[in-house]
Amino acid sequence: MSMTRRRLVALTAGLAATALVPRMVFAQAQAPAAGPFRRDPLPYPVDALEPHIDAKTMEIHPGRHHEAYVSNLNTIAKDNPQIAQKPVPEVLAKLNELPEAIRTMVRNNLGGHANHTMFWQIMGPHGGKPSGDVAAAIDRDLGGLEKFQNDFNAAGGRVFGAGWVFVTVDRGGKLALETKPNQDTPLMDGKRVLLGNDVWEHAYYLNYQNRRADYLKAWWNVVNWNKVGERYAAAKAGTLQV
Ligand code: MN3
Repeated sequence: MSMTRRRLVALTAGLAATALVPRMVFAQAQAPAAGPFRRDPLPYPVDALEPHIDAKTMEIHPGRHHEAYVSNLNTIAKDNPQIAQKPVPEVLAKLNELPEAIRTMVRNNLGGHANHTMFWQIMGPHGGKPSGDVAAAIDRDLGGLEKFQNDFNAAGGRVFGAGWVFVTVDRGGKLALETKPNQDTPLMDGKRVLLGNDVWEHAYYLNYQNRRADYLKAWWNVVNWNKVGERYAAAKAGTLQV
């Protein structure tokens, strides 16, 4: 290769690299796969749940894990707009009506979107204690707060691999404990979720490593019982969505 040619190649490569930089920055700054699905911003700063849930986890978990579900949904919705045209609980309760080619993807990603949307909402830095109607329902249906929390933690501990532990609520206000694998949700059975905890390792591994039991126990410090009370009232009014 002549000196001139070599210089030309280097120059061209340099130009190409320079030209690529702004485009990459632009692509990153844009929301990945824009579309009808959106992730709400956290209602508190990422470090608000410290020391129980660390700031890094609260960056990565919503920003990458939940965001990936949203982005995948927007990609699916390009050719299957019907998944965004009905309320999320309705789509999840009728997964078998979707084309088989997208059914599992919608199950995983819309389930994940619904679960995480609920999860960020029901946490907060000033947890407090259950009160009013929801406290009475916990006493009536779940044997009181202490028994309920022990049972919930035990159920969350028994989930093999990735999944969730939930409290469901029916239109009459009756509560029940339930676990689901992966990103499944009681919404898929036409039920409503009062609250739930994510026991995927990505929810706790940075701070707790394999100690899921410690995470389950500490998590109660960041449950926003005011918000849970609002969800309980909404469930009874028939307006609770995800
Ligand atoms: Mn998660």
